[in-house]
Amino acid sequence: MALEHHGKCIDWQWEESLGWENRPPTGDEEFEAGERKDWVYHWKSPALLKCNPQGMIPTLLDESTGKTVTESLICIEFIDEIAKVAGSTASPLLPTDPFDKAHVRLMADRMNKKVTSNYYSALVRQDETERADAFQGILNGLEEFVLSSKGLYQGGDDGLNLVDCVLFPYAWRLYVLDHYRGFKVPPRTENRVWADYHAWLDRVECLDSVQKTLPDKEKYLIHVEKYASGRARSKVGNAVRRGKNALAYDDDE
Ligand SMILES: N[C@@H](CCC(=O)N[C@@H](CS)C(=O)NCC(=O)O)C(=O)O
Repeated sequence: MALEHHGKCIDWQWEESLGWENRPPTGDEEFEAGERKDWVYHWKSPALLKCNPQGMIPTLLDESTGKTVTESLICIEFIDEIAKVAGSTASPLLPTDPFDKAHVRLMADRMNKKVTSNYYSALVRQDETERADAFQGILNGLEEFVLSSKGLYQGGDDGLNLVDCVLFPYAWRLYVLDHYRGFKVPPRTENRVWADYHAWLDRVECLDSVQKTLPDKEKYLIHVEKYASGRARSKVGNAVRRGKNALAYDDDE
C-alpha cells in the first residue's frame, strides 16, 4: 500500500522475520535431557533483531530514517495517525475527544490483559485449574467488551476502533482453546450478551480488510500446537510456562 506523509510517498511492505527451528541442546537448558529433542525455538531474522533487539512482532521500520515503532497498540495508533496525515477518509481508530480517547485506550489495554494474555495462559499452562481461571478471565473480558460497546462496533456504527482491533484477533482464535482445551465460548442463544458478542464477531470477520489478515484455521491449529504442548521456546512461551503473563516477557530471554 502507498500513502503520502509530509509530501513523501510511503510504501509499506511486509518482511517475514519470525520462524521456528529445532536447535541441538547446549547442555545449559533448564529442562530434562529426555525432553530436549522436542523443544522448538524461535528463529528471528537479523533485520528484525537489528531494529528491535527484543525480536518481537509487530515491529515497524522506516528504512529512510531507521526509526522504529513497536508494541501492537502503539503500532495501531501510529498507523491511524499516518493514515490521517495522508488524507485517509476511513473512520479513525481513536476518537478525537480526549475523554473518549482515554476511555478507548483504557479498554484496549483491558482487552490486551484480559483476553490476549489469558489466551496464552489457557493454552500453555499445564495445570487445569490455572487454565480454567484464565478462560474465565477471557469470558469476563468479552462480557466487558459487549457491555461497553456503543453500536455495531465498540465505539459506534462508523467502523472499527482500537478496541475492536485489539480484541478481534484473539476473539477469532478462541476455537483453538475449544480444540486443545475443551473451553467453549457460550453460544449466541445463551443470552443477550452472547448474542451481541457473536453478532459482532461475525460482522468484523466479514469485513474485507479483516478477511485479508486471517490465517487458515487448520494451519493455525497446527502452528500453535507447540504452545498447547508447552514446547514453544519463544519469549511469550517462556514467560507463560514460567507462570508469568504473556505480556511480561523479559528482555534477555
Ligand atoms: N506486547 C507485544 C506482544 C507481541 C507478541 O507477543 N508478538 C509475538 C508474535 S508471534 C512475538 O513476537 N513473539 C516472539 C517471541 O515470543 O519471542 C505487543 O502487543 O506487540
